[in-house]
Amino acid sequence: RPKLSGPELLCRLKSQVQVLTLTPDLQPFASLSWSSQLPVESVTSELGPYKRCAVVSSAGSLRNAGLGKEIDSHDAVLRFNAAPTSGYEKDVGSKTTIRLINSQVMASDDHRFLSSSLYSSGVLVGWDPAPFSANLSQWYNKTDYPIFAQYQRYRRLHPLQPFYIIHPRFEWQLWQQIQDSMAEPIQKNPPSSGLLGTVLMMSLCDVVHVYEFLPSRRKTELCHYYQRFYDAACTLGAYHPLLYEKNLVKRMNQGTDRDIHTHGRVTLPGFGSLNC
Ligand code: NCC
Repeated sequence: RPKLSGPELLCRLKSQVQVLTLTPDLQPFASLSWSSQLPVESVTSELGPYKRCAVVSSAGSLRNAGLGKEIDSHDAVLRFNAAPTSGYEKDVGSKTTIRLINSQVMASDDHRFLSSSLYSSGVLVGWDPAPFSANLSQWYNKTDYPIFAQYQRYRRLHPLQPFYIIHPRFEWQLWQQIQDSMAEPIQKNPPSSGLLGTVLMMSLCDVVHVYEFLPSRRKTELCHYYQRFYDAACTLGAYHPLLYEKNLVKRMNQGTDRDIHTHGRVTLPGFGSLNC
């Protein structure tokens, strides 16, 4: 299979992946009493457009990166899961516009999702690894973590905070693009929050800078900048096809290799600014 160029990959992503979140009109939700808690429109029709956006991976290589001011200079900043800013402002900044959280964070006790102030500002976007079929009823009856009970509780406690749930079709359409751009079969698990968030921002922004998704010269086995836990799998992947995701992003990068080396920074165009 001939290797696709960066511009070709970008156009494929734009045309083949629809960034979509759950709305109350979709079955089985339409028949459920709590469906009115879901946002009426999908995330891309309610948020943005933003000019310059930053996606901040949670990688250990952000430690001592000193990227805080640069990250905060963006119009919108996306962060992941339990990644804090408090105490790490110099390295990762303090602005959080959107927080993308996986179902483990939403529903496992140790994250105190309902009560921690980490989650109560900005826009929340949740996701759960759904079956490959992306069938909503199948998924609803067998989510990885009990996110829907948790979603309802959270909405009652924070009724004014926008909170979207990713449509599983988005996860698997993106997975398919990773697979189609690789010669060998990749594991059949959804992409990491990192790539989901990057593509979400490409649909909301004119230009997207992704920090330390492709590791800089600060590359380390430290898993997260905010925890003393070492595991190379955090950067290289195990469950998620993370290495393939990074290969894809590397090929789409419009910035320089020097930007990656010094700032861990990748530059991607928003879908709206592509001429496909
Ligand atoms: O670690 P995690 O990811 O929260 O990181 C967010 C995204 O940053 C990128 N990353 C992170 C660390 C690193 N050294 N290099 C990186 O490139 C990845 O793109 C990653 O997606 C997830 O994707 O949701 C994930 O969540 C954690 C965990 O559930 C949460 O942090 C909550 O504690 C998963 N870890 C485990 O299940 C143990 C991780 O596999 C994926």
